[in-house]
Amino acid sequence: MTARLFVALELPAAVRADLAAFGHAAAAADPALRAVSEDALHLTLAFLGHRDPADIDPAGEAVRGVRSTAPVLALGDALWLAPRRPHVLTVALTGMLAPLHAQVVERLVAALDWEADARPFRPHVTLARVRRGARPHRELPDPQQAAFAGEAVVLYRSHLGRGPARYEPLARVSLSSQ
Ligand code: 2AM
Repeated sequence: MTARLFVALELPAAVRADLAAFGHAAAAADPALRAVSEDALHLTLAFLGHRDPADIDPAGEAVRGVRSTAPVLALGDALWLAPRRPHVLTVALTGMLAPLHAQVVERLVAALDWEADARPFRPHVTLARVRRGARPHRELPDPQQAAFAGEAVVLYRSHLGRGPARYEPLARVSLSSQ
């Protein structure tokens, strides 16, 4: 058995509520979309994939050792990924996330036999998923602009099954205020 693991930045509840409303409105207007529930909204910093469960402890230690001030972020535009053949509706995030991302990746590389994704980091929050075989019609208002601070970094285990994935938090570190 393997564990599907990823590390994400936790978002403030008020931001999650606004983003969930946007995702649910988009899904209500387009049957091709399935909104992500409010409690599952997050910003992925590192996707570890299917790992030996023995990796959970060192990955948790790596996350608990992160030291950073909370990055100040802003919601950007709605962003379909992948752009040519979208499977998710996301909102892009802007702000000083690169140092925290680099620190998380560096700590995970040092703790595990894992290689970071070579593709550029595109910070986003997934708001809705495209149903299998469906084509979204893509016309959307832009999300409301908002600035906020990321609150914590969390190691999650993702449980896939029928219906939406369930994300189980395994280790968490709070980020200090500026
Ligand atoms: P997504 O929201 O853009 O699909 C749990 O599945 C989290 O890990 C989601 O945030 C998901 O991103 C991300 N994820 C899943 N597969 C991934 C991959 N191959 N590379 C990077 N992130 C991935």
